[in-house]
Amino acid sequence: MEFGNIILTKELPVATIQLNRPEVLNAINHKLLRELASCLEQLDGDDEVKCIIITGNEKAFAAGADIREMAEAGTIDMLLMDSFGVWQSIRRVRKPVIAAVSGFALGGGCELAMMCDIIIASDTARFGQPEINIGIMPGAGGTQRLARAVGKYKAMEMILTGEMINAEEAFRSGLVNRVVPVGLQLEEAKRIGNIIASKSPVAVRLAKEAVLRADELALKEGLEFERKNFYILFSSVDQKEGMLAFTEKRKPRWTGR
Ligand code: CO8
Repeated sequence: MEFGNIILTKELPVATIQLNRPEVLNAINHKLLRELASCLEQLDGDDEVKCIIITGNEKAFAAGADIREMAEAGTIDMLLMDSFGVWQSIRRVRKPVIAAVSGFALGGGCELAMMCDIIIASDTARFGQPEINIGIMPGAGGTQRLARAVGKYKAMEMILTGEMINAEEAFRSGLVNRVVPVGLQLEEAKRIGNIIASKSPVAVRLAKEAVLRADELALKEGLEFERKNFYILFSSVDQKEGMLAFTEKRKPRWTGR
């Protein structure tokens, strides 16, 4: 399959997927999301690939879901687009997935990193859930996975203020495995990927599955709740205003409706 929004490189036994919409800081539109999910599915079924890396470029891992694509959407448009079905297929990958993050990992970008099994950050990485600034809330697992990763209080602060944290703070908060000098994040991810690839694939698969259980037993209900609230926000005036203000490069005027 030909991909237009991602670049796949195989250096067996490790495969790397690079998100490739640099002109919009790798904002995740539906097309990119579908390509990513389909590529992951393909690699999951490729016996020669033992570990998968997802990365961006130096400036951005991904600055979130594509706001322009969502700006005009209503609740039912969002429901029918069913991005979440695609997001879920990313979570279903059985092989280990490592995120190599540099620059912005915001909104859906932070959520994508958190769907990976290990996160390697460059010292310029910045993580955040800034959805509140455009009149919505996280929708691809942010309220649940961030709270589990950094604890309720830090997650609450990040999600309610929309402020980013830097790589060092993300490391101290338990969101990333390690921080390396910028430019070395992919190399470090590959090093770890190759170590994992040297182990028994079946043991790796079952171990990953078991660790995810520890994290997710009550996650399903939390995600369903989050999704309902996310959809509801697409009926609000503030969502339209927040996204319009972003595209017009001005401050939003909230009405609270
Ligand atoms: N969507 C669309 N375009 C974007 C996005 C985005 N998320 N982020 C950046 N861009 C575009 C900008 O519009 C700009 O384009 P142009 O040059 O045409 O104006 C280009 O990328 C470069 O961006 P900036 O000029 O703004 O770069 P700065 O370095 O000044 O600022 C920031 C970088 C701080 C990252 C800034 O771009 C920003 O605030 N971006 C938006 C971040 C954000 O709000 N992310 C959350 C989006 S909502 C979300 O992720 C919800 C996920 C829910 C799950 C999905 C379900 C469908």
